[in-house]
Amino acid sequence: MPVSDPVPLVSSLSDIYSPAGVAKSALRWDRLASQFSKAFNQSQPDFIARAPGRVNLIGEHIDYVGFSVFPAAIEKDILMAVKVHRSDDDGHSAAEGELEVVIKNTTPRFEAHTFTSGYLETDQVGLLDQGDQRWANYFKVAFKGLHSHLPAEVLESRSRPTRIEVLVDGTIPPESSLSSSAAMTTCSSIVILQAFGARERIDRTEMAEVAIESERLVGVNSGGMDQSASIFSIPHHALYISFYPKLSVQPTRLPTSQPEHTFVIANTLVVSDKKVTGPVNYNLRVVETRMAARALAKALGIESNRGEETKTLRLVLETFFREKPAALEEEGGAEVLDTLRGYGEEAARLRFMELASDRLLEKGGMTREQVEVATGFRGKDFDQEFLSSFPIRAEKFKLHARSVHVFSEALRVIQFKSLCSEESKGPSTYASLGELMSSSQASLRELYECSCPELDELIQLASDSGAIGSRLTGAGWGGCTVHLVRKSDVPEFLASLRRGYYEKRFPGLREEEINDALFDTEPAGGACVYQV
Ligand code: NG1
Repeated sequence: MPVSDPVPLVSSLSDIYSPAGVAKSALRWDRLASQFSKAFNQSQPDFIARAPGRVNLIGEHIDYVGFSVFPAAIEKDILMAVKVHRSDDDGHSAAEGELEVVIKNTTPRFEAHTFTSGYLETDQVGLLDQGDQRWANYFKVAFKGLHSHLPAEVLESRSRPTRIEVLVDGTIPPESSLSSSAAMTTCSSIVILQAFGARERIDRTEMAEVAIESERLVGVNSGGMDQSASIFSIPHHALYISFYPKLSVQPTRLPTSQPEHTFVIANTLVVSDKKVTGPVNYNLRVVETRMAARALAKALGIESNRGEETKTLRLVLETFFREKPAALEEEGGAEVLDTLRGYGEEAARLRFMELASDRLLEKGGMTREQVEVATGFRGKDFDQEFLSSFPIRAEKFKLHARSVHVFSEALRVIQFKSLCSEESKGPSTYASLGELMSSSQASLRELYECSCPELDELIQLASDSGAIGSRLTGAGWGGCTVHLVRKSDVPEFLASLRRGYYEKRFPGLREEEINDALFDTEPAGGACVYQV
């Protein structure tokens, strides 16, 4: 039975890119077909799968806690040109009962890799620990992740693929927080789906979930924003993505205004590799939010403090208000009631929890012993609860700061979305959107401690150059910044960042390298398959 919402099949580049994007990309798509033919014995690809990167406009480090985020796809993307050989073709059959996958990259430093797998189980597909073929892990985890979702008759079909040849071409700078890794896993899953003729059998929500699960297999305790943004984006819209109670996506148009506004992305060019720094940065933050959840639940007197109901800050909020439905009115106080009147119940609950975290959680760094007391998880229970999923390294844990960031950031997302749907869409709406972006940055820098000197410098320069709001985007510790700018100011704004940051810090950069690091962007379309 075909599903109602499959990954779309498109037949024209204008279904994917803006008119300017089509003009820029046409040459690249043509070149990819000829590069494929050179790489794979003069043959032509059967299809090209595409998955974009994303810029997160607001809602940082809260997807893995279960709160909604607000990203938009960008035109930079991963393309995979693919040829599928089936058992009835001649010449290319792998050992009986095995699939062979050959994956190459147009960037020479990513070496070609070949792997084989059984059709009914994928145990023999091992991940590589090091070397220039390690990038292929993304494809392998996508294969392993999708495999269990493929119906048995697809895996057992007489026309199943025997060999899949893939040539990858990416324009998203790696480790720059524009989601190149999620685009890679998402695009890989789509390649396998299409190669097995199953595109219409698995819907986009399941594909997003597969891509999220797959990415965790490469060792990052990732949230889910990037894969969902890559799959569901549509041109001219940002996405309000919710993860609770289940994954759902609401495309939201950014306000039209006079004067017009747009977003500019500026890369610090400081590389931030989550796989390497995870134990002290990203994965540590995930664990600190989990510790904060248990500690807050205990401090709030939630009875079921050991089960799933208080595992994340999101679940603590849900459980608390389920147990105490009148708490907002009875215990909220003026600030919470103001938020209730202005932005509704969900926003008021977030404000309530932000204030509760501020009041109840111990400020500053806490030792393991202190966290054991605060959470009630001690000894082996502590190890099992907080240290068993991904390795982390820390002497102290900051529960108060992380929790206050999470609740306040989740509230800013609701405020941002609410401004986008408001009637009046003049410059004052954009001024308010900009203020929310800037307070997000302040919180990320001071409470979440995921900024860095280069991010701070670029954001200060942007503000001095006329940005209405600026923040880091993605995980931080390097990578990109995003700025809200009046369209008419863009040329002068770009020139100012170029002079003040790139020419000073990286004097040798070539023109195309600067253009790759610094560009304005409109929300672009999502992942798809292009039938050649
Ligand atoms: P980056 O590093 O920008 O791709 C990461 C996570 C997101 C989210 C942000 C922080 C992955 C693949 N992505 O984004 O899910 O948690 O950090 O908001 O881990």
